[in-house]
Amino acid sequence: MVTKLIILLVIVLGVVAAAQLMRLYELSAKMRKEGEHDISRRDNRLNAGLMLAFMIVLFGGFIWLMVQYGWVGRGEAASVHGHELDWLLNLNFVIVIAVFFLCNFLLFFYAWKYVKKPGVPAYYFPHDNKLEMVWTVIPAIVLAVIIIFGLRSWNSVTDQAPDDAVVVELFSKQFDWTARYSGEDNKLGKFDYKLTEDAKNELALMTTESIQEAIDSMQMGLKGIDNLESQLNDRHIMLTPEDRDAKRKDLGNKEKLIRLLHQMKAKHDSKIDKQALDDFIVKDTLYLCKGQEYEFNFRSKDVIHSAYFPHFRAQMNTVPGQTTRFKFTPDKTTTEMRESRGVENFNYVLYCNKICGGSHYKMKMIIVVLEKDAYDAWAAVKMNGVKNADGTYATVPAIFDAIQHPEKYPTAAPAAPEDPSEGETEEAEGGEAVEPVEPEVAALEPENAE
Ligand SMILES: [Cu+2]
Repeated sequence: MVTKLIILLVIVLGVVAAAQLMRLYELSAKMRKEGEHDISRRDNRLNAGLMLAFMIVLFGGFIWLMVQYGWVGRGEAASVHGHELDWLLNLNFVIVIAVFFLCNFLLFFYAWKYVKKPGVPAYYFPHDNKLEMVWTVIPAIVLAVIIIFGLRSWNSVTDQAPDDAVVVELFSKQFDWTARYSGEDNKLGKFDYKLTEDAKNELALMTTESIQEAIDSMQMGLKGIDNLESQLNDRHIMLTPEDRDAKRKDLGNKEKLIRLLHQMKAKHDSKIDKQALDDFIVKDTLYLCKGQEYEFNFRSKDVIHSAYFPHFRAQMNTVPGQTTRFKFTPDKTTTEMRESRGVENFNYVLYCNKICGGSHYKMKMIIVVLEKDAYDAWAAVKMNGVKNADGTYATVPAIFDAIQHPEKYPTAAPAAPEDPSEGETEEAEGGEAVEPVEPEVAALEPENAE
């Protein structure tokens, strides 16, 4: 309390002292017969010097930051187009930094050089067509170059993917990612949001069976039409008028929806079921193959998210009600990146880069890039399943587990087998007893995702 009072007193006295000093200054100016707003030559010199000093501090600070934190600050790119994108970014940086130094130098240097001198009037320079032309045309050309290069890169990553690109769907919701691989036929099965069933059919995949299930649960489920009707018609159930209205409204909506489901059922061709049935779904970890092109189809269940793959230099919004696309080819395995960065447990990560709600920060997925052999083996397991000798089901073959949890395999190098003839399927099948574990994300936090 006492300290607060003293602080308050000091502030009040400070203000009073400042006011008195101002008054003193005004009086002394009057005595010197100067106007109180006249600026002395010394003041001008001081300001000019400060301009120059500020420029030196600004440039020095900029250079220091560049040296301290690096040029781009994102580490090496891990995708084919990523290198092109970094080149483009560097080009932009070179242009922007050159302009930054030039403009600020001119601004501060001339402010210092042409400090007001007594008896020298300012030069009156109202207009110059040539100068206007130069500083309009040159930036226009530079901007056009940047935009043309940028558009070319953008088109190449959002264009139609070639047929041999593997199609993977990334489904976003508050607050996680689900990846759906297109399976053997490389075709993603159809989906319709009306078929969403949180427990059974989170991705709302459309098959003869899932449509029938949706109809059944709409008709006969716990909150289904039959139940609502019987509640509304049962004279023994007392309902408040508000409750009754709410239930009637709910019933009306469900009757509309079930009509749409029946239409969907009538139109559905059961031949396309297998497109959906061979898709396989993974959570937590997205496995990719080095040198393989991927077309990612993005969906969102609730709000706009953004799929951000910083190491692959890719980002795309995921928008409810529409599918967005992006393609890239990883060109460095996780193991190679660990070696080149010298970080033992480095992992690629997929982030959500759109503030999408309270737990947005948790919305991420580990990405593991494998050599072709290892990836094919993993995909085969996902498509066909592998049984261990003891009858347990190994969902994750030892080789992938080793990459995920190097600490469990201290001697084994976390890499694909050297000799392709050794066949991963064999290794996976004969394999060490592997617990069918879902990778623990917490243990896989990227050391340095910068
Ligand atoms: Cu999100």
